[in-house]
Amino acid sequence: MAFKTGFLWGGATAANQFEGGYNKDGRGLSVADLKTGGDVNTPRRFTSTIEKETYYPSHQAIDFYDHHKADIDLFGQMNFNVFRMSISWSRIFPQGDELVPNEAGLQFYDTIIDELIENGMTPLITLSHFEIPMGLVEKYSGFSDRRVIDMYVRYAQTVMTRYKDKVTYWLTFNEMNFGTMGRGELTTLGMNPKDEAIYPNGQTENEKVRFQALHNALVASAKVVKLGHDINPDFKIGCMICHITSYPLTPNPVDILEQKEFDLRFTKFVGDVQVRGEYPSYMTAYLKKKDSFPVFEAEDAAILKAGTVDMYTFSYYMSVCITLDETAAETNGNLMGGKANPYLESSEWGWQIDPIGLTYTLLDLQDRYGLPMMVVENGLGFADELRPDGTIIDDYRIDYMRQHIVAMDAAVEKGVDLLGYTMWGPIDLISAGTGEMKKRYGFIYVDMNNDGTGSLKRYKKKSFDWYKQVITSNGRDL
Ligand code: BGP
Repeated sequence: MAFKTGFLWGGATAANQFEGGYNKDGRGLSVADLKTGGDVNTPRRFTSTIEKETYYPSHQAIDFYDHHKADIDLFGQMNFNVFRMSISWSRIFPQGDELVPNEAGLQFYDTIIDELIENGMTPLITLSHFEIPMGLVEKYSGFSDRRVIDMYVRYAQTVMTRYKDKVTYWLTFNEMNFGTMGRGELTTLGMNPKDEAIYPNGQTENEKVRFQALHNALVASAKVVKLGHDINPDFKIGCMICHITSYPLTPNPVDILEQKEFDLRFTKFVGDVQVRGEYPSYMTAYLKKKDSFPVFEAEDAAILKAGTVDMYTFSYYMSVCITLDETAAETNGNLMGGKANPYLESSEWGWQIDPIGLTYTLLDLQDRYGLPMMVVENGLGFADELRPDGTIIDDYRIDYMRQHIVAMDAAVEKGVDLLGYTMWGPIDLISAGTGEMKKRYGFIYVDMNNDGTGSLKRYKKKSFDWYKQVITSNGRDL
């Protein structure tokens, strides 16, 4: 095994999917609080006011808010040396546009960060993981209004200054590349649009507004990278891209070209801006042709250039096949990406499992950017069974992760500079895509159901001891 000494091993979470405590200690409403629950057949809805009779899973989630000490202790038992979490922006600035932060919200994160460090973990913090204070949606329509850039910068400055000696690793936005595709386009691809942080209020079909909001968020991100380096030059600040690795389904050149265009627009564009500090020519041409090129203020080009990231991080769950030929393959109804890859198997939610695709992706990204990388999400969503004796035998999860760790190792052996691996959802949490609890990723089972019933009791799954052994052996003992 080729993982370097000090390789970061841990898990990744998001505030809105596991904290709960949505109205505790002065927290304001976040856009994520207004997404309803759902399941495979019932898509989540975004509502602008809390309706009676509707279940909103973020409100309680798995109540990390009141279980954090015991949960962090469990992560420590697995020997995690890194823990990825997000800060809930509306705990710090409840409406988003205040000038003074909410001290009680900051104190919550003081406690969490101290507990992580005491348990041997370095925190990796996402500033916005599919969230923005609802006040900013109501007053400004989120990032479509340029004034929100300053509010994000004020929020980032507050937490980066407060934790400058305790936190080294930061990510500005989670998977902001979701902004490159409209709701309709994503649905056509079988994907569930997730990101209400950047363009709330259902504006995702208006491409011009969407790319303006994305541009404003890119400017905000670059400003915060520069600011973070001023606060502490040792900060390592990254982009975070949802990497849907794609292949042409057939060798037909039209499919090769179609796949290339999907890869550039969905997977490469946002990373290109965050790593290289400028819009790539393929995207400028695409946006100008569609009359959707965003308004660039005079200073924007310099801001983007001055705020390039130190590391490239991404989520990797699956690959998809792209083709223009509707008759070329069976369509798997539940498949992300429309067409089934005949060489791969799918999870119950239709995500095609492709460990070799992770080696391929790491090589592709190393070649493109040459930056240190981190896989900050990866895992298998599965409807685990809690047996009457309190055990959960999740060999399928162990298999999935083992294969992906082997794939990372193969990439490292081929020269990829990989800093760490934070698998998604080390403790079961709410699915971002479907709002379900049933789609579980964790090493720790949480007794909680899709409708919000359950004792919230935690149980160790079989994979718990397995991951501990992987970490203890630095990836050798799989
Ligand atoms: C990523 C998100 C996470 C997480 C993960 C799994 O896109 O960054 O928040 O949810 O996907 O997806 P899901 O929860 O839909 O299974």
